[in-house]
Amino acid sequence: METATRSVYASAAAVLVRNWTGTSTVPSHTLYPHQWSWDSAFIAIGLRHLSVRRAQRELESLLGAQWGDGRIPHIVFNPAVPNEAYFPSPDFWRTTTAGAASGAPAGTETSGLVQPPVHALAAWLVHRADPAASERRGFLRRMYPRLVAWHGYLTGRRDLGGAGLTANVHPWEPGMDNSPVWDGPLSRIEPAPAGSYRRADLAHGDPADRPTDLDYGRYVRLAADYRDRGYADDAHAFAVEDPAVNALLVASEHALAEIAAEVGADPAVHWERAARLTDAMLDRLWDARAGIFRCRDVVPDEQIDERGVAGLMPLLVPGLPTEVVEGLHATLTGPHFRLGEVPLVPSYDVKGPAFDPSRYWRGPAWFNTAWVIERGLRQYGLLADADALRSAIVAGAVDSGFAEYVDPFTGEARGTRGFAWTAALALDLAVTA
Ligand code: 9WN
Repeated sequence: METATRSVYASAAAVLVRNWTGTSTVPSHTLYPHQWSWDSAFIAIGLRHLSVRRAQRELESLLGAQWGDGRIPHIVFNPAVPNEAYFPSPDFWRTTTAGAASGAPAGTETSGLVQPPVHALAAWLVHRADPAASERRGFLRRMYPRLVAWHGYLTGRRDLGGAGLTANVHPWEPGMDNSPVWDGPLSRIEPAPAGSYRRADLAHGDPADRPTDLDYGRYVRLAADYRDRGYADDAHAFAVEDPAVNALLVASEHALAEIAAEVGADPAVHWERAARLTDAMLDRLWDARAGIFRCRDVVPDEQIDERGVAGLMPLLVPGLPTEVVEGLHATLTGPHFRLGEVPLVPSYDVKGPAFDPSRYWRGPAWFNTAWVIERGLRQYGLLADADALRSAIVAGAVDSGFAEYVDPFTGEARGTRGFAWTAALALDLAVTA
């Protein structure tokens, strides 16, 4: 290992060691002191370079909290952490009782929402890091049926638009909570009364960077209504088909095909599902004129006229038509996202009406979205941009103290520091360079 790589490795590893709890990794001990679903998948991708065993445990502990209906919860709560440390806490979700009819585990408190399906991709990459050790522990054999059930939930009960794509029922689900893309569908939701809950995030984050109270009230209302319906997937007031979530599902379905072949199952069902999902994405979400995938609001059944970074993440999908790849590349490097001129990739159109360089998911740049786009650029042979983005991710992560996100123009650190997926993904790109 070169000296520069060794130094990235050491500083990123220190974050991952500090955030490790014994069975999983917290995104941040202060702001997010439990286990988060897509965080754990990204974290496992980095952890595999440090300890394959830990990377396996990261995924195993998350999938250990899977529900009977196949959903992987977006948060698995650590019972040792006091309720006041994070809101909404277990006494809000009450999944062990309210979620029983949907198969929530009886002995573990979780949330009732989901997050993007990065898990099969992560499991495959963890396996590839040391196939012999993976084989010895029967890692893929244990993961496979759970991952199949997870994708079955997403493409079954969560096919709310009826066209084969998975839909999300809360802004917390696509993982880009406060994106302006949700402003339209959210405006239909009556916020929960201000005094009916107490936000914990403002104790650790600058209120100017975090979601407003009005948006937060709407998040609480949607989550409480879902809980009060026993987490049944009917009558959702908010339902959106997100391009990043569906792209990650396609990439994970491809990974599941590889896993199936490895464990002696039939890979064809996964290749076929990946192909169907890709066609449905092109049909329902692609906007050829704008050169970006749009999110679709399932309730009025129309595309949302906003450009978010999620719309560029389908670069990760294999086998896209050439004109789609060219359109995405032009948008990424054009005036709306300015790849190459600004560090990383802004979370939202820098020319968009709701652009804000500081506020959560309304402009700042995150490291996981850049990691996905880097992989997509590389897959399509756009190597100069992929290499430059890779260097920017690694340097930006180290220089910002492994920040949760950064200013889209200056790269200045924002949010919490020592953020686990920032460290994991920088580590991954540094060592696989
Ligand atoms: C709600 C943990 C999570 C990430 C999300 C990010 C943020 C939570 C919050 O933190 O969401 O799930 O309280 O804002 O938006 O992507 O998984 O790091």
